[in-house]
Amino acid sequence: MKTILSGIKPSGSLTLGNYIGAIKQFVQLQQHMDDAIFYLFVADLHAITVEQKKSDLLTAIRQVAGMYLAAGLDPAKTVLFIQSEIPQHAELGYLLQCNTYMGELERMTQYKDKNRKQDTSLTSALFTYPALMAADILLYDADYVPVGDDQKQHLELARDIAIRMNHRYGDCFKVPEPIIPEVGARIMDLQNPGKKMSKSDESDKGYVSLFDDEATIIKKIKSAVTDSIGIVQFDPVHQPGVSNLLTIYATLTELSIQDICAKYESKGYKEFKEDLAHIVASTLKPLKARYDAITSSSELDRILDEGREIASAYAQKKLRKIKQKIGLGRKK
Ligand code: ATP
Ligand code: LTN
Repeated sequence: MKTILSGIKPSGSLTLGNYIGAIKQFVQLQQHMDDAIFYLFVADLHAITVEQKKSDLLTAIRQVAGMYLAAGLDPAKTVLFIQSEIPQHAELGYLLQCNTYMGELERMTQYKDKNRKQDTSLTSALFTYPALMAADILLYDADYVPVGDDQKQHLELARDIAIRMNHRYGDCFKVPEPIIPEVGARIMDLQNPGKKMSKSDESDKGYVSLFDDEATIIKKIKSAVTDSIGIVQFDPVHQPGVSNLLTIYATLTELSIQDICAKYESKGYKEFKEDLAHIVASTLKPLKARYDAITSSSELDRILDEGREIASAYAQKKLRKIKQKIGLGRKK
């Protein structure tokens, strides 16, 4: 049986980028892989690498957990849990930090981007965060890790750490493989298609939140930045805005980008955007309805309790084995 693992940070309101790049992918994988167990978690320890308001954090944790289920993940095949409820993540994270070089962490583009802005609130945990992410993955012997494009480099580091520790201490970890979607791995900001759509953005105009109401969704899509070329075609270099909208359209309808371009060949951006706005709104409406039903029942807590028990048993055993391999404690 294969183990598929992924996590989402509760660091704001989930976006259409999270849905297309990650959540939708998890559901599709689950439908296509009969013989697989999914470890999916709320990466709350990662969220606090930047300051979070307590009440917002608690809400966001529940939102991520609820959205996994609302999107259609089958609780019978999923171990759903909250990262901070399994202390072995942080402990293994430390052991992996001891096997990760400063130079490797300094090369991470996500860190470099944040550091370039000369942000004085950058924490040391933000710097070491890829080692914690590696621990999240290696702790459960994951075979596959479905993620968006922005996490590719972190995954390569997780693989390097696993290989290094296997070499140093003998067989410790399975070396995980990333799964990155061919279309939709990087949904861009609606106002600035040069950067990825991000839930921790100061302005909410560039992203569609999975919790936005219909009118807001329509307004945001209609006011997405395009260009003056006026032709609906896929050209991320010269038409990044339109190409991004085409990607969203294709992933939500399962139509090919080519077919969508043909459909709007002699039409302008207005009709294309209006249609897309309705496609997004009608995708999110039932999602939100299922989310409301799940979070207003005691079902979510029951599933999270069950997930914590299963994840905890696996994580305890795995960490004990790694500590023995390294030579910590008294037991051989
Ligand atoms: P932030 O925007 O606050 O930095 P994030 O959304 O990038 O956070 P997570 O919530 O942990 O970070 O991301 C969860 C998953 O969603 C990851 O697999 C990530 O690659 C994917 N993802 C995030 N943003 C996008 C995007 N714009 N397009 C495609 N996938 C995305
Ligand atoms: N770092 C990821 C979230 C994340 C994750 C993980 C994804 C934390 N741990 C383990 C996959 C596997 C992010 O910021 N998007």
